Amino acid sequence: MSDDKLRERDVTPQAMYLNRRAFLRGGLIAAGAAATAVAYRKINGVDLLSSDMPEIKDLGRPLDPQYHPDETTTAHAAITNYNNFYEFTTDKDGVAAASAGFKTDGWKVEVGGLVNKPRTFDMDDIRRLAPREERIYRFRCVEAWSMVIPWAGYSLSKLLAAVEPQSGAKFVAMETLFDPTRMPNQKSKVLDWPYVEGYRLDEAMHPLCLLATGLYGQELPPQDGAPLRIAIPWKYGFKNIKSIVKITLTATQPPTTWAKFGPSEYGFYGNVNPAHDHPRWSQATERRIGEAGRRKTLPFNGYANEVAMLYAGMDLDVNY
Ligand SMILES: Nc1nc2c(c(=O)[nH]1)N[C@H]1C(S)=C(S)[C@@H](COP(=O)(O)O)O[C@H]1N2
Ligand SMILES: [Mo]
Repeated sequence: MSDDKLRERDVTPQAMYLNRRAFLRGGLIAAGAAATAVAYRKINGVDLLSSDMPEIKDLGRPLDPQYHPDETTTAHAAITNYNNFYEFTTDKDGVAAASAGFKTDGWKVEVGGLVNKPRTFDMDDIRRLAPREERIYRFRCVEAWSMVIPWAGYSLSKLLAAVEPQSGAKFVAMETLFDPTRMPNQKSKVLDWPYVEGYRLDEAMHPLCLLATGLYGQELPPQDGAPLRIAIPWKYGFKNIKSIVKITLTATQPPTTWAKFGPSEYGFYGNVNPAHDHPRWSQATERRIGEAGRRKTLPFNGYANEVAMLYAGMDLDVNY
């Protein structure tokens, strides 16, 4: 496959969608498709096919085989230089630089809503709540590229249990920080800020749903959602909300950023589904970053045995 073909494929479809909308609204968007058509092999001068793979630091806990697919982890350089984080920029290869000075000192996460013990956590509270585990997850963006990422963190269920959800709680809503001085692209109207996501409570309580504070045995870098984000591996990347400041348990389904923007393109569930094509591209295959060619996309991103029962009896073409 020629490099040009790969380059064409690298245009960020989510950004193109937004650009088109902005044009329709008469808005001003600087980053066009050309700017986001980054070179496949080299991003920020880093060769993605190089075998740059730092050792995963021993966190002092045995690795649970359930959380370790028998797949090569994506290079650290790729995971930290090829990002979607629209609060900083819509250019995937520009997020690392645009977020480099992002300060997370004094970070607080407010957890409330339909819970018995609402509480504001600082990052020390978050770290103390449960031991940090290493989890290697496949990651599949709705734009049809994928990675294998070694996260560190613990199941979100542990945090939720600590605040004691009430029986009326059915959903979990989350919000990213809103602070345009620290997240400069929030001055643009490219998305409706703050970025919001949500899950059904049973999805959020599933042990695979990870509250991640680390990557490759280190703290999460800004571009990957410092200081804490969700890693929910059976869903598309956009469900993996970054830099969370607020978690609210609700009785009704909360609005979510991408579903608000394009309900026919991005649903509330966002489950990886090779049989349900995006209206503008196929979801049957994906490009694994660092590999040539394409792989078949797996139902629920390969986690069907673990999570398919959450959706028993649901029409996945309607609930996409
Ligand atoms: N707050 C926030 N969270 C976000 C996004 C974003 O723009 N803002 N992008 C989402 C999308 S589309 C993807 S693919 C993943 C990318 O995560 P990564 O850059 O760590 O690989 O983050 C998701 N979470
Ligand atoms: Mo994405």
